[in-house]
Order: sequence, then structure tokens, then C-alpha cells
Amino acid sequence: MTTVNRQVLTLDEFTIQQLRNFPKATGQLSNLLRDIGLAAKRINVEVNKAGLVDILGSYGSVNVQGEEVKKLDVFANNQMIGVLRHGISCAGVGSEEMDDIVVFDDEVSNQSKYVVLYDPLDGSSNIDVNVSIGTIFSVFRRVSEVGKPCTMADFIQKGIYQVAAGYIIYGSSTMLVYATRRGVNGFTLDPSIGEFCLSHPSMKCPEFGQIYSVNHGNYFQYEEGVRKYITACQQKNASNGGPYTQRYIGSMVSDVHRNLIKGGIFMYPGTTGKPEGKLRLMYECNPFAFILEVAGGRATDGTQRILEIQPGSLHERSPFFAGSSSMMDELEDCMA
Ligand code: P6P
Repeated sequence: MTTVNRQVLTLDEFTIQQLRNFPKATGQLSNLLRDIGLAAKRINVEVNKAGLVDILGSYGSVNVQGEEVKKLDVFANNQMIGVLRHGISCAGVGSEEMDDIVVFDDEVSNQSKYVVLYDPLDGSSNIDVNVSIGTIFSVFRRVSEVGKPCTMADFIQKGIYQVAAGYIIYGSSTMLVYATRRGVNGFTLDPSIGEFCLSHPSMKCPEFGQIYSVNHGNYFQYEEGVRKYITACQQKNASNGGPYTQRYIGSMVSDVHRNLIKGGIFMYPGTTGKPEGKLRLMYECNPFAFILEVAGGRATDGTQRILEIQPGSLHERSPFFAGSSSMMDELEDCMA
């Protein structure tokens, strides 16, 4: 007689347990996270067979079943919109894949109190070379009147107002990590039951780290303080235990996830050509800044907390420095 392991909570059980701690909560956030988990499972299936698409028919063509094969990031975007539109917790979405917000504007969705911003498949250029990629999401409580369609003002909010944020990493295993103000928790997909199971409770970003992540190819385009810090990372230094190890996968979800677990600093600085950097504030920088701060780390644009930045538009970019608090201190000393 096999004993059922009741120790491992599924994502649904965990979010409902959290809900029970707040009797006044409506359960909308639990439903929202379950919906995102469902989209993630569907995206995971396609990501895992991406290499096979050439056999089954390349993207943009018709596959052997006669279905049009969509680009994976378009597919991922459609999955996120699909589950959120048909759920009961989301009034509308903003996506890296779409120029404007999508207002769901139906009776039930207009009653929802949340909006979601996301990058459906970040690092999708890495798919062709089988490097881990991810989905990143950010949840805000709407500021517009519940009962009416959501508006752009619901999305253009400072990151400090996020209710939750998280990501899914499609790697050697598929993990969903999300943060609320109560903590950061990681769930690993168990394919045998098709459920995300709590595998990394109460994740904390180590205060000290030995890993720095940056694209060295842009070194001579970085400002002096950044170059000074990168050089310091390469030097033996009694106080920091250097030289550090350089790890850069070129997939933000993978690089930040590793540094969250092991300790480290991830940098995507501005350059002389692109002072605002490459990463998007609303659905790359803000979610990770929220997650890292709840986990005890820090995240800035080089001068201020990412979460304090007042956004101007949906797709604006920001320089991004984030990770272990001691390494962020070292960086700031160099940039001062
Ligand atoms: P670079 C992937 O395209 C991405 O948006 C992030 O996931 C990643 O951290 C960054 O760009 C890598 O950019 O310029 O170093 O190749």
C-alpha cells in the first residue's frame, strides 16, 4: 500500500492555505496564481518539444495535424491571455508581445481587482540553442473603479505597489517561483501528476555571493563605476573573497534564479549607445526587484530602487542591477 505523501503541498493547496490565513481575502489572488500555473503547464509542453517542431513543421507553417504552428512566444502569449481572460481574477493584461494593454471588458472581468503584466517567454532567442527560458509576471491591484473596464493607469504603477510577482523557468526542471509580501516560494512541476509542488519554501537571497552576471561584450560601453566594479569582481580581495565567478547565460530568468538561490549579482547596465539599457521595467525589472527584495536582496537602476521608479509607459526600459545585498553595497561604493 503506497503512502500518499501529504507533506508536499501543490501550488493550489499552498495558495488556499495562504488564503485561509486571511479570512477576509476573496480568493482572487489564489485563483490568479492557479490560472498562471495552468498557462505555465501548457507553455511547458510546447517549450519541451520546441526542438522537434522542425520535424513536425517549422513555426509559421502548418504541422502534420494541419494546425498552424505559431512562434513559441506568440503561443505563450495566447496561453497567458486565454487563462487570465477566462478566470475570475484579472481585469486585463499588458504583455511584452503586444503594443497596448488588453482590456477584458466583460461582466466578470470588470469585477476583478487585479491586472497582470508579463513577458510570456523571455529569452525566446535561446530556444533554438536549447538554453533555459522563462515567463515573468507582475500583479497589481487596479486603481480604477471595480465594475468598470480597467485602464492604462492600472498598469503604469510604481513597482512598490505590486501585490505579487513571479516567474516560471523552463529548465532542467520546470519551476514556478512567486512572491507576495509574505515571502518567496518555489514550486517544481511534478510531471507524474501535472502539479507544481512546493520544493523551495521561504526562499532567501544569500547576503553574500561569489557570482557576478554581466555581458562582458559591452564592457567598454559601460559607465566608469560599473567597469570599476567588474574589475573589482575579478580581483583577489580579502574583504570580498574575490575573485568572483562570472556566470551569464543570456536568459534573465535563468541568471537571476541561479543568483537568488546561490547568491550573486545580475547586471544589465545602460551603455553609451543605450543609456536606458535593454530590460523592460514593467515586466522584467519590477517583478524581479520585488522578488529579490522580499527574499532579502536589493535591486536598483544604478541610482534608485527599481520599485520606486515612476513608470511613464508600458514598455519603457531601465538599467538593472540586482542580487545579494553585500554585493549591491560593493557596486554602489564603486558607482558613488
Ligand atoms: P544580451 C533575453 O533576450 C534578454 O531579454 C534577457 O533574458 C537577458 O538577460 C538579456 O536579454 C540578454 O541580453 O544583450 O546580453 O544578449
